[in-house]
Amino acid sequence: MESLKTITDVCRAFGITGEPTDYQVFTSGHINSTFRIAFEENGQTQKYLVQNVNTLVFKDPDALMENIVRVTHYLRKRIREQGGDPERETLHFLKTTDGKLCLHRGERCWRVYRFIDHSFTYELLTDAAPFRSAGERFGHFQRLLADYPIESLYETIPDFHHTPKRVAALEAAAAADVVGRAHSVQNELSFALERKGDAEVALRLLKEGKVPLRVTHNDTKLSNILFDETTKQGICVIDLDTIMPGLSLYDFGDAIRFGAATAKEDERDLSLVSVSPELFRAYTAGFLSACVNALTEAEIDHLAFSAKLMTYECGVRFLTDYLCGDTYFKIAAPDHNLVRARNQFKLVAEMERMMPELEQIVKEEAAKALRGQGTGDR
Ligand code: GN1
Ligand code: MG
Repeated sequence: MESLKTITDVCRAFGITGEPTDYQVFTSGHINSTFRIAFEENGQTQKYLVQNVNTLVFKDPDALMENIVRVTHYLRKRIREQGGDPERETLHFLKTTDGKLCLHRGERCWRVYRFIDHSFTYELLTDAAPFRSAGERFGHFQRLLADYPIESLYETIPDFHHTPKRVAALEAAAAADVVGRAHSVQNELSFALERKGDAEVALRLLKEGKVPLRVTHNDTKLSNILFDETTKQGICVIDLDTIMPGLSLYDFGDAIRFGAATAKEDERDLSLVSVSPELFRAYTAGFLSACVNALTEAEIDHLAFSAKLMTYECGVRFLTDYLCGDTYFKIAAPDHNLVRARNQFKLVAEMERMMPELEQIVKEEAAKALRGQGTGDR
């Protein structure tokens, strides 16, 4: 935990004045460290989020911030044109007093943005309504960025969702076995390698021209959507670090992986881990209502599969990190990454079992969304 003094000093470098109050740490992200701090001045309170960017993961934070600031400017303009509220529907980053987007202090890199008041996030859902709203938000986000100049985006993590390379990295980690854990994960390794063929599917569709390269978010977990405290509707897509050229399948699949699961990503009791068809339907309906007419037939046909693909890829990444000695994801216990990997593989097995049902849901909801085009469509 960073001291209040460190965080206050960072804020001062971003030109923030007033008296610091109400300081707290956010613990949900696996990569960056996030702190919320409020400042009071002349009876007014303004809250900020201060983030320490993980530079082992994001090698060029200045280029990353350039991406984010350009994209958020663009979004703000589009949201305003559509009569939305840019202050609540996209993030607003501050510049340092000398005009920079990041503050470099020794090895560390900091950024600051305004906290959107009266908002909250979900980690696990039981109710379908908010997930439908999350689907609408991510679908809307995809549409807002449909004409964004893709070639101008810096690739913040090369090959981020290149699933075959993720599997190759797992095989390399198992062979190197630097921390001597490979013998204890033979079942998980077999599970992953038996599904190697699935890893190729999305990239093959891209190569064949059946699915296009788009501007995608690439980390669409439920906790990366802010909800409004009053309306309980999704308002703002956050965690913009991995906005890069990608596939719509990555964004749909990752959202389902996390949000349609019946247990948290690190639930140890695997009997609790499955997919909720109700939640799956809710997200699919929301997402398709916002962007069905922008998707190709192959994209729609592979939505259910993409959920399995992204869950598989995430499990492969957790297992790889376990074998590498936990150098990438933050952990709260020595076996945390193994627990996460087992959890994701259980979810994959559940999705395989339920695939016909999930595919049927996509068909039904795509037909409904197509019928509703021009009415429910924004
Ligand atoms: C990481 O930073 P966070 O917690 O939103 C990871 C995602 C994984 C996710 C698993 C840059 O996301 O790719 O899907 O953990 N982000 C990065 O929960 O690797
Ligand atoms: Mg993230």
